[in-house]
Amino acid sequence: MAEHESLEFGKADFVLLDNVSLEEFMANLKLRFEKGRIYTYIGEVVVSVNPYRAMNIYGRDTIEQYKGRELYERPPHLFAIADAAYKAMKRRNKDTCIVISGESGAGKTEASKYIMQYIAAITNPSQRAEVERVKNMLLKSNCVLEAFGNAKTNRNDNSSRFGKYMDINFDFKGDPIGGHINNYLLEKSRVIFQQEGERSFHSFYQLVKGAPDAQLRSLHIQRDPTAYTYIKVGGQIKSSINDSADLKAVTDAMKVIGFTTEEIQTVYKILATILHLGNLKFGSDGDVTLIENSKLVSILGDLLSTKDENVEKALLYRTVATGRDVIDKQHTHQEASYGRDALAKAIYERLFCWIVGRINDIIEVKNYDVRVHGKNTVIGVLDIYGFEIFQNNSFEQFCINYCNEKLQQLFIQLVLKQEQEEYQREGIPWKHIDYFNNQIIVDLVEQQHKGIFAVLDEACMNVGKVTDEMFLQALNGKLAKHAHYTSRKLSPTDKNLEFDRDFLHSLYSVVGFIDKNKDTLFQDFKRLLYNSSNPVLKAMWPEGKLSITEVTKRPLTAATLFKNSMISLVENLASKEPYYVRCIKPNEVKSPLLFEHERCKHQVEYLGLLENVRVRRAGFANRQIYPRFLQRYKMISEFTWPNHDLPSDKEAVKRLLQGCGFEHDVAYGKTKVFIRTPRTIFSLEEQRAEMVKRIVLFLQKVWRGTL
Ligand code: AD9
Ligand code: MG
Repeated sequence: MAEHESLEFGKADFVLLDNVSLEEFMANLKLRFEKGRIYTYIGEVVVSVNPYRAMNIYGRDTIEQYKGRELYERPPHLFAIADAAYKAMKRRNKDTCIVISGESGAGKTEASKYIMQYIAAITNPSQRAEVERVKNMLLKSNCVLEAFGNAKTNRNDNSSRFGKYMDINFDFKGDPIGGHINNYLLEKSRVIFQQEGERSFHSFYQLVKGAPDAQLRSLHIQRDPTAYTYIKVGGQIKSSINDSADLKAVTDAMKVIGFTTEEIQTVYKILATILHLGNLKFGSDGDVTLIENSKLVSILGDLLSTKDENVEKALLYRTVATGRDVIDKQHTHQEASYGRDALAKAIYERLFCWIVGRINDIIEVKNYDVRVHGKNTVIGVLDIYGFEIFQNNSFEQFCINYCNEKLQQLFIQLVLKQEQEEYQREGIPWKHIDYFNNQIIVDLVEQQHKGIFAVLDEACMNVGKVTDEMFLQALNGKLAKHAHYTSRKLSPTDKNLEFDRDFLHSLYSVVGFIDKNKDTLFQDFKRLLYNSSNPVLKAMWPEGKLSITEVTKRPLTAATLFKNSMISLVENLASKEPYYVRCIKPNEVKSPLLFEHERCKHQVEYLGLLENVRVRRAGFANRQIYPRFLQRYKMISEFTWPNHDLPSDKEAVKRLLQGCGFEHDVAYGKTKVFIRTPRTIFSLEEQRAEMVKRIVLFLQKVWRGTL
């Protein structure tokens, strides 16, 4: 427990509150925010409130203060949690992970960057060149991924529109030797559409505003974002973001990471392609669908390194197999527009995944021989898109919010449930602490056959035209009785799907669910891109080599892919020792001064923080099975050193702890001893270190014969 701060700043650990009530919790959180203390502990969990101003607490001097220290020795900080995860990894050879959660704009991405900076700063004391190179790349990768995966939304000017989990690999010395990034479902619909007040991904504005004139000319792009339909929909072209400075940083970062000039050029060609696609207009002449601004076709041909006529054909026709025949079927006006938009989204998504893949190729651990170097351990850092509710919530919000529910479930499993179950199993007197278990809501989304995703997939599987309304009807039929699903009566104007998530009351519109879930892209486009003479572009579309008659397998739907990726993410996190950062957004207006009580209370409630305090307060910071405990500490007690003659290890541990005067701070379970405060462990450790020193001195004297 951090006790070193003056009480004028409130309690540094919520566990120290006089009464564990929501009122006291909120009063402490507010007081600390107002005093500029944005971090507070719940045991080893960090609660962070977004300060919305630059804080002078991340510099080299602060890093030095936290390096190698124990949690309770310094004021609460992200660095302390990063250090704890690092120490556990280094000392105990454990894979650890830092899970950062909180709603959109609460400060997750910033926190993840500070954590990575801290780890980079405290490692590689011997300045090995290879390790420095790896660290530099890991840090630079953030800048690139943010350019392509983040955007201004109404909730956050730099909102992550993808989920990111990054493993940092360490060698036996505890120095970073590589990493791996997993990315989760990019919100690609943003490429063609943004809500009022929002922007598309930063990368587009960076290109248009920041690229040198000559480069823009070669891409046939004007220096005016309003000239491009796709990126002006949200109307937020002007913003406080400095896109041209950012472009330079991103391009430099790509070079440092090791993207070749050709690769970087292709990236910008793809961005330009998308901008031009958005301006492409279809018209008709009788039954024939036409491209009105055909000049764009030759620009696209040029950018995609393919023949103009191939571009035109892919935009206006699709190849269909009818029995043994293969014919070209002309798109209707509507189909052509649909195809164009699907192409733009798919190219961007593919580009993003390719960028992640390239970064992974470069940062992956190479030439590490476990037999020579020992086990390589990892620290994983998870920074996902936070919970969000907008005026209009669609498939993307549904997935993002489901992802947040999954992580909350993991927190419940690890922090609230398992902890209490262990006390019960061990026979430690324990009064159960109630909490809302959101498993029922997770099930509502992901359960086989009955969940919302399953109903959606079933609707998408039907042959023939299935509409969003039909999907909603199917949901209403299957889930009408579910306690957390409120079905809506359908009327021609009412296209909402209401889905009650207890604290998080959110309304989703089903419009577009079917289409986004099917996520079809005509095979003709894949072939077009695969046949490009630009090798980088071609490599992004390997499945384009299949002809129409070879494409038989129905691809997994977006919902199923997302669900599977979430399940494996949670399994991965659960296999590691977790550290938590719980971020809170203090107000809606990005003000450093405003602590909106109701908003914050709401977050404290749905994050289950009060329950966390209760479990933690009633619980024990440390536990060890009796033999292991004895093995480590037996030398500090005359009753146990070198061996004990008590009837059991449990009895021996009791005698040892009584002798040290820690009786009040421990409880004895069936197989384990439970220690309430970390300080007791530190004290045991100190005594042990002292004894080890004495024993070594003693042995040295014996050897030298001076005893
Ligand atoms: V989202 O789910 O990706 O939409 P995040 O990631 O939770 O969201 P982010 O880290 O992007 O939020 O923080 C939002 C903004 O708050 C930042 O752009 C900063 O302007 C501000 N912020 C957040 N944390 C800090 C901080 N520790 N110090 C100063 C901060 N400003
Ligand atoms: Mg973010």
